[in-house]
Amino acid sequence: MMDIKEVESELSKEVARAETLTELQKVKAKYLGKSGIISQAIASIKDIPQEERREYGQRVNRLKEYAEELIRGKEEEIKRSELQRKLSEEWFDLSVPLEPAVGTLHPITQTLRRIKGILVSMGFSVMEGPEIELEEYNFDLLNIPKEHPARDMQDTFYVNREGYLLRTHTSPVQIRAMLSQKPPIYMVAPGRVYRRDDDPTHSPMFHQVEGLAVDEELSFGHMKHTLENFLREFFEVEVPVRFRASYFPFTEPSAEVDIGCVICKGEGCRVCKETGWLEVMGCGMVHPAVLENCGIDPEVYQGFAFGMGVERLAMLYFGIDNIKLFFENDLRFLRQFL
Ligand code: 2NL
Repeated sequence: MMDIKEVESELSKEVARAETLTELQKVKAKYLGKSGIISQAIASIKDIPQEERREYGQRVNRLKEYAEELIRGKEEEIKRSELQRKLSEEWFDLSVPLEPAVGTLHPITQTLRRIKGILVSMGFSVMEGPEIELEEYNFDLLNIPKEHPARDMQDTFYVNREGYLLRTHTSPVQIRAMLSQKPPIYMVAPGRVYRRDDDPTHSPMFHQVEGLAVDEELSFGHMKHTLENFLREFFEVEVPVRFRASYFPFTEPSAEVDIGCVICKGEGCRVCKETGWLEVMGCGMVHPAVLENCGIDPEVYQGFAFGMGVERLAMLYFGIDNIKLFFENDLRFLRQFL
């Protein structure tokens, strides 16, 4: 038989002495563990002579309950004082600046501002419009046929309201300008556009700047002069420019504009796919049907229009090979554009 009074006072002393959870854990194992003192006493109850067994058994069980309660209480006490110690010893100085206090403009914002600055200096004014557009302005009035693949759900984000979509280009802003103003019109439309496209050179949202000039006696020559000068100012070098025949439903004739590769200077490299040329924008003379759709008489007025991708121009200007870097907001990337 175990001296219960003795065990109880030993246990109490040892629990009181424990200062950490590890120390308390050892005491717990010593008394309540599988082969602990109290567990052994419980196992031996069956060997006690019958006349003493009942009373002894009750006392051992009360001791077990007392031990469990005592240890649980001590455990809480230790946890509470550990927390108090942490709260008083560990602290953050919230006034320490973590990053340079002065931010920088995002490279896309820098590029957009430079593009607008050059075009404004040439006499274009800046107009903006909604990103949720009428399908009519984004496609129909631009002479884009009903069955054109660009209208497909695969390529365009439609919103859950009949006749509306996320604009796929900023051309609808120019449509709005032509519907609401009389020529002469010289305007550019910068902003976000949306297409269902996602790979290293395409993002579902990107920025575009489109330009439009509508006036009497405007020719392809005026457009060529405007874009050649724009590109030389943008790339800050006397870069070669060429116009390559192309097709858009909203312009006729249409052209793709290439510049001599700014990476290899026309020698041929990975960026220009060994051609020595980089495609930087599209342009053309506004299709007479588009002018007519907007209430402008094509017998009196001509127009030229152009469109460029801001991310594409920024990638070429800064020498960046993955469009996703613009949207991750990694400070290690952004800090390089002071
Ligand atoms: C490109 C090609 C282009 C236009 C955009 C335009 C707008 C109106 C009428 C006629 Cl309202 N044209 N915009 C014209 C030719 C090309 O953009 O590659 N953009 C990134």
